Amino acid sequence: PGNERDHGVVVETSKPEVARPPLYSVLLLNDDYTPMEFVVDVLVRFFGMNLDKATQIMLHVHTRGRGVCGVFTREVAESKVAQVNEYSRLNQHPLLCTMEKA
Ligand code: TYC
Repeated sequence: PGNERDHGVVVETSKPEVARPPLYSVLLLNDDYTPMEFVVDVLVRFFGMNLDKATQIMLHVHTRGRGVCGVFTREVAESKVAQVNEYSRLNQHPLLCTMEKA
């Protein structure tokens, strides 16, 4: 279609780019008291990891002091941190989850 002012010429304009939201890494911190099995359970339950991946990440945190569980938008990262810390508190473990800009 088109009206009488439409000459049918397609003019190249700027590509319609969409802004990507800032991403945040969600981290687990090591401590001396939380059982390894509990940390593995957290990684499976809240980050959808299989047992092998969860064990690998848990051991990384245990030996290095901290480790990344996943990278998310701010709202999702905040939700993961809140859920993990509440779950740890309810189970009386000192495990801490935090986030930082990726
Ligand atoms: N260091 C703990 C232990 O020896 C295990 C552990 C791993 C704790 C990872 C927290 O984020 C953590 N039982």
